[in-house]
Amino acid sequence: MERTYVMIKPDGVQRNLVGEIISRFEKKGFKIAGLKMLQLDRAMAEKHYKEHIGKPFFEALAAYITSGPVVAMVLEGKDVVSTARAMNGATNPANSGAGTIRGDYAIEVGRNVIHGSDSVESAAREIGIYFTEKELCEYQMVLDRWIYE
Ligand code: D4T
Repeated sequence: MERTYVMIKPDGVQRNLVGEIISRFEKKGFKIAGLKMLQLDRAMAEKHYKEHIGKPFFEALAAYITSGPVVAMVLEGKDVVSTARAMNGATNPANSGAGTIRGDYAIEVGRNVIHGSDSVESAAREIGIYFTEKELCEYQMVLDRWIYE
């Protein structure tokens, strides 16, 4: 099964959206393989967003992502990388459809509430930044046969 890294950003935590967001992924049928709260420091922000270092928005992005605790999670399921991205909505909430997390709960790109890995390769890299292998749980869900045929 595929895995992805999803992170509720500091604005999502401050706005009491943690339960709502996790609930969407649970109800979809994805399995939570890892879950924790932490606050990123500058070094972690640079690691996570290494492809954006030097871009005009990077300093604001680093300040925002380190400004408070985030909720980090690993989700597991069929095509979970692309499906979680679709559930998150477009990077800029102005372009996110209603029914997506950003479409429903965010207005500006610099406060877009949630992150999701953009490929299977990015997911593996990002999961490695935030979780050790021991922190990821492998278990059976009794509902699996009602979610997958
Ligand atoms: P993340 O990685 O946070 O899920 O966002 P995306 O994968 O959807 O989009 P991204 O990597 O292109 O952008 C990372 C992060 O930077 C913020 N951002 C982005 C910004 O503040 N201004 C901008 O112009 C862009 C492109 C938002 C998300």
